[in-house]
Amino acid sequence: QMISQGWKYFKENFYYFSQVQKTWYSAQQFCMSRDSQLTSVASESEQEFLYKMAGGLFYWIGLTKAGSEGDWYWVDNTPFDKVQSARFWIPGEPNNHGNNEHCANIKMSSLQSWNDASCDNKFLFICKRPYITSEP
Ligand code: 2F8
Ligand code: CA
Repeated sequence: QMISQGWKYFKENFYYFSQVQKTWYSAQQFCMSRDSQLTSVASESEQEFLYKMAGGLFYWIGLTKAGSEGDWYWVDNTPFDKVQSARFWIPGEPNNHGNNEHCANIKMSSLQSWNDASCDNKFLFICKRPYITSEP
């Protein structure tokens, strides 16, 4: 049984809030090395859990674009619901500032917390892995 020190449980998943800053890609590599991925956000309750835990610090999440002109997608393969997710962006975001913002982070302690930023920026990050129980 895997030890989960440093991981926070919420609704069938464990979340890791990093204490070091990495680029988006390095953060995802770190998560994968821990059998996890940068977190998806699939519900309002999950969004609420994450922004409250983030406490106003900036954290990468697992949302990125398929190429610089592509659609947003979740790196853990959760389908991205553009309509349901619209309420989670900071008003005015995503704005693709400088034409170079292809990764998303949680930036505000608010339901409307996401910003798109350059993937090369270093931020804290949140990994997510399913809590799996084996059959008896
Ligand atoms: O005003 C919103 C704008 O603020 C910054 O750019 C000046 C952000 N840049 C980073 O976080 C790297 C933009 O993403 C954001 O849209
Ligand atoms: Ca932006």
